[in-house]
Amino acid sequence: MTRSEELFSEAVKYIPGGVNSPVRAFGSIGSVPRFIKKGDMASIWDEDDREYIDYIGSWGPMILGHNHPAVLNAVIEYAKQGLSYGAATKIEVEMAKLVCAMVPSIEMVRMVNSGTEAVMSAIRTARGYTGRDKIIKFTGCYHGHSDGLLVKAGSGVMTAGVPDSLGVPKGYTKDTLSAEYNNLESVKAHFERCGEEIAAVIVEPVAANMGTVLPEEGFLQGLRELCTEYGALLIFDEVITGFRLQADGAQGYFGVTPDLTTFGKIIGAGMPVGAYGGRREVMEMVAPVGGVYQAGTLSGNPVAMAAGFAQLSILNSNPDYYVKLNQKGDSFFEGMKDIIKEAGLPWQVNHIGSLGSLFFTGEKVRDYESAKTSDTKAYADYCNYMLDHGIYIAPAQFEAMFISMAHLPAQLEQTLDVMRSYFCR
Ligand code: KE4
Repeated sequence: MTRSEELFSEAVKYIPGGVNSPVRAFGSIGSVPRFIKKGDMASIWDEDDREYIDYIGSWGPMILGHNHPAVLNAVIEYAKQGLSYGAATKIEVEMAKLVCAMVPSIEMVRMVNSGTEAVMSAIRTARGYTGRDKIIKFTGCYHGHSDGLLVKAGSGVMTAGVPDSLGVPKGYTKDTLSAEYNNLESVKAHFERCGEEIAAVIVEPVAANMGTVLPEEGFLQGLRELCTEYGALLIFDEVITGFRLQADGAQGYFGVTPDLTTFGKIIGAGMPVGAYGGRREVMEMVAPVGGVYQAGTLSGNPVAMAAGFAQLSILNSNPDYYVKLNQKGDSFFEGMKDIIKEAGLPWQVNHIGSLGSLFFTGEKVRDYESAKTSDTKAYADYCNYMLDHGIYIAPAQFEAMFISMAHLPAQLEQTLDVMRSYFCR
């Protein structure tokens, strides 16, 4: 028995599924999760001392790689002063100013502890600001696990959402409308039917929770125009794309300005941080200034702020970092495409900068329906092979690969060689 197997058999007795987040259980690839004990740069080690090249990076936060000295030293320095006060601190002001400097659409920002909390709070703020109840989300986009967002579109896109999880009362999702990604008509239909009731449209500007799906030409701009026309707020959920595609995220990359933006992952550098921010007149709805209540014991925790501030400061210090990271990503994912072509396979590779996904389908993946044509069993076989050959990728087809600044050319080459050995065997 490996140490991971021993630990997993212990874990399942005390933690649901043995994990603190479902995807970590490796359920969809039918194998035992690797229990990770250490990370450094682009590598992680499991409890059996096996090394992997890491393409999850804690699902996005580790854009500088694991254990970056500037982040680690900041955490140690702040932890030595004290872990938490539940009081205002200087580092929170510095962090808020840095986020506002990096993302022009953000005039004010509130820190929370996760992407889920950021999205939940942004939606409450949009509802408070507009006085409206309904929201539109897109099938296949994931915005954390707050009740109103755990929605499966009913048949067709005109049905009010039905809960996608046990324990969510229908009343919590009746105001959540579903539309189809890259399909502006499906959004227009909602606005034409009940536009004056719609508080916000929330979208992943690059979807990365049905695998990576890029917005087609005009999609994001079309959402912007519809929201402006009907007085609804446009919320970009940049929990994954924020500070990844470039300093000002997908909104900068695509040149579309949302009213509110949510962040997570990179903003905390591996510590639990989420944030939501946007136009001052909207954010001043938030308590204690306005009537939208939101609070949190560890919001803006100084040690977490120090970690995030150190990471964002590095990312903000030199735009060349993103140029190099995105070039690295482009050449890696194009290398993947070449291998698939060499092997005469029809699989699809969607990618943008350091984010991408391989879909086991011959269909172009542009929305949830087309993503769902992927062969998840074929993905499971591929994923297990990669894990057995020291490459740590998402244990689920509908996730993304994340490349960091720490991934060395030799490691990317080695990864492509392992892929080639799988697909061209
Ligand atoms: P968290 O509550 O997990 O910090 O963030 C929720 C969230 C919100 N918005 C987007 C676009 C997200 O991708 C996420 C969380 N992403 C998943 C990975 N697909 C987190 C990994 C997990 O659930 O364990």
